[in-house]
Amino acid sequence: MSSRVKVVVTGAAGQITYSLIPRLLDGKTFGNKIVDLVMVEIPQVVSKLEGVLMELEDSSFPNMGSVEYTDNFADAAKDADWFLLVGSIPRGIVYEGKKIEERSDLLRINGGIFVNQGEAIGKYGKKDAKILVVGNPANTNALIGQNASGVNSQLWMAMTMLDCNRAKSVISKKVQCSIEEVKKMIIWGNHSPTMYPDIENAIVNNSSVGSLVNDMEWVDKTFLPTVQQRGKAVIDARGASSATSAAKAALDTIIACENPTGDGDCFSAAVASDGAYGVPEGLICGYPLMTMEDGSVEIIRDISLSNFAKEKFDISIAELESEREAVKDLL
Ligand code: NAX
Repeated sequence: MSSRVKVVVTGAAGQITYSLIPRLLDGKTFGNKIVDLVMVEIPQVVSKLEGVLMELEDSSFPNMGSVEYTDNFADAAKDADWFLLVGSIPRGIVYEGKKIEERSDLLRINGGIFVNQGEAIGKYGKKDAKILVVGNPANTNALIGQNASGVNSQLWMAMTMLDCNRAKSVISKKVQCSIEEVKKMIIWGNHSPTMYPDIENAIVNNSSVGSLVNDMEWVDKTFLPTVQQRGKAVIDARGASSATSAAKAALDTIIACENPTGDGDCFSAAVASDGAYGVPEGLICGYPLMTMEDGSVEIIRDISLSNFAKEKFDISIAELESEREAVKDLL
């Protein structure tokens, strides 16, 4: 195994990355590998990364290798092992004279970014590179990027780990257990309010959380909306979207991919469907995943879904299909 890992991070002057980048270098996320980092920003703000670089140098991180910054994504992509695609235009900002409120506008604007980045990753990234899309709408951005890359051996993922961590937090309070005791927390579908956090298949001490809670009304009326709407709740309270928790979730996803998954557990991310669980092929869909001993990531295929779960999951699949339809000219 290589003792160095090259990581490219976009949106490197943003909120999430301010929390994320330092922790890539602290020896925990990539174990004892030396991390060569390239930070990418748009030309208007790329100079701010000089300040980020200074702070990284001043932090004396044990695993910091070379650190560079650029506004040229294709240059950054050369031989990279990991791509953390956080950069995107957020909802609510004024872009080309128009306030971006609608998901359809977000899809169109950010979709264009992911065509270029996908092409560069396919051309210059390592053939076994892993790509984690955080920038929203994450699933469809990943769909566009993967399609543009044209390299099947690279693993494209959209982040649903934050939703998973949020669900674990609610469950640990409800059943009075530690976060570590909550296993198999699966987020099915889209990273959007239609996601389905699967409490019935989640496990605490070998028991289904659904049966421990034994209150489907609480699941439907409290648990699901709390997890599905948590991003909005954070924005309403903080006046800014989730940053520290999003960074932690990205780190958790990397750790989950870098280490074999423990028995009786799985991790959550959205990957391309090959038809698993009846999801139309190609959609980037939240699934239960497992990292194998050889480092490959597989969809776990033997999970049973109740009728209640299937009904909710179908809503999210339909949304993913409509997003794919909205960006079909980019595919
Ligand atoms: P910020 O606006 O603080 O930072 C985004 C940064 O991306 C900006 O500095 C911007 O200049 C940069 N950027 C834009 N286009 C770029 C490009 N083509 N190349 C490189 N950099 C580019 O947003 P932040 O709060 O950090 O959120 C980033 C993204 O994460 C947003 O799309 C947000 O919606 C999304 N989120 C995704 C989550 C998830 O679970 N998947 C949760 C948190 C967050 O909402």
